[in-house]
Amino acid sequence: MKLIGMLDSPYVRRVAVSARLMGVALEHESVSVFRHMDRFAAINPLIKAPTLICDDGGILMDSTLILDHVEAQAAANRRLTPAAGPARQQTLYRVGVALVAMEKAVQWYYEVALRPEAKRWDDWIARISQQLQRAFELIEAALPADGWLGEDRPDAADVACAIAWRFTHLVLPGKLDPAHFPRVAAHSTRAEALPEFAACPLE
Ligand SMILES: N[C@@H](CCC(=O)N[C@@H](CS)C(=O)NCC(=O)O)C(=O)O
Repeated sequence: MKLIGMLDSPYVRRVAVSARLMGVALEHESVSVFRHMDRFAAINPLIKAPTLICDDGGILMDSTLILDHVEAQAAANRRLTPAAGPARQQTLYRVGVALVAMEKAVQWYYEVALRPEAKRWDDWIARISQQLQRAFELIEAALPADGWLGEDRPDAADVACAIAWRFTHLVLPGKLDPAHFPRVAAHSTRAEALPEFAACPLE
């Protein structure tokens, strides 16, 4: 299986890190949805990162759907999402919160980096910045002071939260004050020190 996309996408990085944590081997090809549009379109005409090229040549897209496919191939004791019950529901909820954080950071970044200044809409930026802030407030409230949400090892929500935070600081430096999110900041430092995160640096 080959993962297509740049690691500066939080969605691509989420898949790459999670696959490593689960012990599922993925090849990786850095193709940009902006700088290499034609090359990307030849792989996936919808130009969405991440795209996964499966072993039979078929493609999948959307990080959550790709991880569903990857997780099904991992040994049961390496999977990052609890199989059933309240633990699964809780993990899926937390992943959802982190995915909103990623989405709002991406939207905000597109507003400031891609949209011409004359066409910016301040009310929209105010809305997405508030949603981003709230998502990290929820993450801050959920994270433990030490260790992982997954207790003895990082789970899918740990990965998503850490990646959302690192990405936000890369593309929106200074927009969120780490002093307001001490658990998120410390959790990010712990996560980024893991070999699986270090092997997937933001490009
Ligand atoms: N919900 C999707 C979001 C993926 C996404 O929006 N990726 C961005 C890159 S960070 C992208 O493909 N942007 C190009 C576009 O939407 O045209 C996921 O979880 O994979």
